[in-house]
Amino acid sequence: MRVAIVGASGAVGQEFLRVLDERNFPLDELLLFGSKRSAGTLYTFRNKEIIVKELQHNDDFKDVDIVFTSAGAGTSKEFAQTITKYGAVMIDNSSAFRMEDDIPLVVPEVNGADAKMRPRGIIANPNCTTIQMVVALQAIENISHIKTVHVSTYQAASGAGAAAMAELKHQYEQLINGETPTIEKFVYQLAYNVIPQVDVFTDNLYTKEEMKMYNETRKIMHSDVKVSAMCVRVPVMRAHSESIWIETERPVSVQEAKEAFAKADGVILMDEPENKRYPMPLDIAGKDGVYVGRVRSDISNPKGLTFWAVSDQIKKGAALNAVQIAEYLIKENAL
Ligand code: 2RA
Repeated sequence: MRVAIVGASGAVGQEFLRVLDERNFPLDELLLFGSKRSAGTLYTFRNKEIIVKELQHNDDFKDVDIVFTSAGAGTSKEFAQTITKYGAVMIDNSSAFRMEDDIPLVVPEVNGADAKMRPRGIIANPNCTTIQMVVALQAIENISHIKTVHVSTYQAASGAGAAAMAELKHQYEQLINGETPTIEKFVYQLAYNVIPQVDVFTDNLYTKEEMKMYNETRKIMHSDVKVSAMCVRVPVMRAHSESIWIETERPVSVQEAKEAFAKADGVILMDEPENKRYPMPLDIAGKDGVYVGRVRSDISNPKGLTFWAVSDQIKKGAALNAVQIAEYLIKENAL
């Protein structure tokens, strides 16, 4: 099995290296690709040094089986044909193809089988905020159809990339030293602040990030669910949190919901209010699952349920989900 990572030097690219190793992914050779700037960089994988090659339109992907791409939508669009033309499966972390009809958008715990139908050889990895939400939603959808979702996100700096994480840290250092903080990757100063804007605004006044949560959730869950999202950037390093309110077809009790979460694939129930135990991004960073807590009935709606979900944005929200898609294809003999 030959595997490649495109965008190897980015936050998600680096996470791919860790996740592939951690999960003992069955590969014989790993190839790394990046921009002209990162070409030549050396990374160690399983005690072997690998040099990053510049991504170019050539035959580098000829004998490659799986290519994980995380180098932005522009790069994915430009190189999709080069990557897939000899049969490699491209698992793409960018937003380039997510809503295209002939490209499956996959979260293995929810719709793994969709990955088998990929006429263009491309499988899209959803946006991080959607991934963690649908893993949790599917647990409830299994017992009663979800009609509406209201969600407010608390998104870590990691969602904006490695440079944004460095910027957040630097802003705190600058403020402590009495300096004016540098603002390049965020719309405003993020240190000591929250920013109610992730990505740009669309015509309906929701941001692109918020509309991704609407559209991607419906596609992944094959559902008519209506999702109204408010996406907020918070000064957290690398795990996203979400407050989620749902309305189901029939009332679902807290007990039933907790049982559903406890047995759902990919969900870890962490809900002991009596012990002040619930998931928080500081504790969940670096972990694999979607952690759910604060489960309760919505006092404003007899068919409403509300809960809190936290997951590592770079892991389950990006690299891990993509690797799990590949693992699913290997298990199903569907590469
Ligand atoms: C963010 N969801 O947090 C985006 C990254 N895909 O900015």
